[in-house]
Amino acid sequence: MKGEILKLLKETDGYVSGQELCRRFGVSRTAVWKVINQLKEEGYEIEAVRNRGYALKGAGDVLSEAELLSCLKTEWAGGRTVYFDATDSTNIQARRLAEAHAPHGTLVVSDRQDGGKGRRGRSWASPSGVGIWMSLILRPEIAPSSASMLTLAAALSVREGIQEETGLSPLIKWPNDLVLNGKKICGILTEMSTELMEIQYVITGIGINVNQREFPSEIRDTATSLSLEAGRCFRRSSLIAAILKAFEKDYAAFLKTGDLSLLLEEYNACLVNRGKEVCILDPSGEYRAVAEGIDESGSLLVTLPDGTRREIISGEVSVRGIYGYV
Ligand code: BTX
Repeated sequence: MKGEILKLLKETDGYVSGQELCRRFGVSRTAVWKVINQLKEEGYEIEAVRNRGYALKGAGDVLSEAELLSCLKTEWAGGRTVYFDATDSTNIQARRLAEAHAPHGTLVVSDRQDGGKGRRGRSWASPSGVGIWMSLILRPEIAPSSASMLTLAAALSVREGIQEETGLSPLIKWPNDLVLNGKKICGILTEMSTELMEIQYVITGIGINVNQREFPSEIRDTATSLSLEAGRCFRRSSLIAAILKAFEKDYAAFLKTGDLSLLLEEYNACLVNRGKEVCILDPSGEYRAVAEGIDESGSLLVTLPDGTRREIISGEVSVRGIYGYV
């Protein structure tokens, strides 16, 4: 009921009477009053005026289950939403829920992560109050070898959601980062569980630096936030809603062909190092090549100095700029 009351307050320009709230939700005035007080405690500015009712005056950047439910405009993504003030990692929580049969589209969000994970055992800085740390449980009927493409589809959705909500246009650093002015604002970690060559579930974890003003020294030179780049703060719940809406569209495009053919052009158009020389960090040796763009399977196509073309499969190697991260 809290999420629904919040939604109604958000959609109403002016006051909603207490009586109307009681009628709609079939509860007592005291029950409504309790919910309003809870919302105030969470940080919403709600004005209560005798004989008129309640009006939402400001919402700050509250992140909670009710707030998320009041914002989501999706058909299935976030159909079940699980929120934590703090957790180890939303990918780990999502895995626990998926093992307990949580449905496709279940969303896990945490205000803070104490063990945020990057790829290959790296860590992801996830302080409270400033970022989006979320994971989506997906149950696609695709071959396990296709699951990594979901990272690329999600990168496009994050970019689109950010663009819509902030006006900023991040670029994509293949395969799983989004960058602004050459610095990382988002990382995506896709993990999966398979059985007999079939996908049980995929967890797509997304970390976005939203309102940070500073970063730990180890990543100060390579990380930035939407707020640092735009000079203002953003509401995380609205961003999450916009990203999930975009993801439903991109996910459908992916499932339609089982690959990235329908998303390829858009992805390549925002590839940060397209046409530039990059350094390929291959376990069998480092080399330089020009990044040409991805193919429909999500591999990065590069051209070596002698003209030969090579296909780089994500997960095996990293790509760096010649002079640094991008
Ligand atoms: P990655 O391995 O590509 O990037 C990890 C590297 O990025 C770290 O080694 C560090 O150098 C740098 N880094 C760490 N934290 C940040 C940050 N906040 N901003 C910018 N750079 C950073 C990228 O892995 C995938 C990250 C996914 C994170 C999400 S959050 C929700 C979900 N839960 C979870 O545990 N992980 C995912």
